[in-house]
Amino acid sequence: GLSEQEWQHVLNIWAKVEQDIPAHGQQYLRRGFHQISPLLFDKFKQLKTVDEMRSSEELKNHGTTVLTALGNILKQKGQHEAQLKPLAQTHATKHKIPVKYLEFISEVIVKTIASRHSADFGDDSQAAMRKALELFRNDMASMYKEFGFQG
Ligand code: HE5
Repeated sequence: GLSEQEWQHVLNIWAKVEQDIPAHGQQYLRRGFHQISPLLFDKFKQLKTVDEMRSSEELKNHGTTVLTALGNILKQKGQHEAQLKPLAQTHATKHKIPVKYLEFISEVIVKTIASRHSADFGDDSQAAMRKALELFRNDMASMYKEFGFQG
């Protein structure tokens, strides 16, 4: 688990993210898109250029959905079973998102925050955020197995 100080790092930087969730969500998805999403997001397949992505309301809404869910999880400071369960269920049985994609997406989230808040996201904060996202992924992975998805 994370120490209280590590959680404080995580929650302090997340408070900055929350000042503009839609912009962070959009940037996170744009970064992720170039690498994995054309394979995954059937719904967004028609978006081919950065301009199209930038102007897509649907993409913006999805980024907001994902980051809002993640924020609600981080705020539980590890006691996130109730928040994780529905997410693990849909990602295991419906979207079928392998754990390695969650890992990839975690790194994209860290990079997105680093590019927007470099002054407030030093080494300690980055390390704490990586640790929190790793905890999230590990717990997702064990729930995946309960839903019969090897991930
Ligand atoms: O599952 C849902 O609710 C429990 C539906 C909305 C939702 C999706 C869909 C939410 C709340 C999240 N995702 C949250 C979330 C937090 C973590 C960091 N996601 Zn999610 N996703 C949804 C992640 C991580 C993650 C990684 C990847 C590759 N997610 C995905 C993919 C993904 C997809 C394909 C979908 C369905 C998208 C859709 O229908 O959009 C319109």
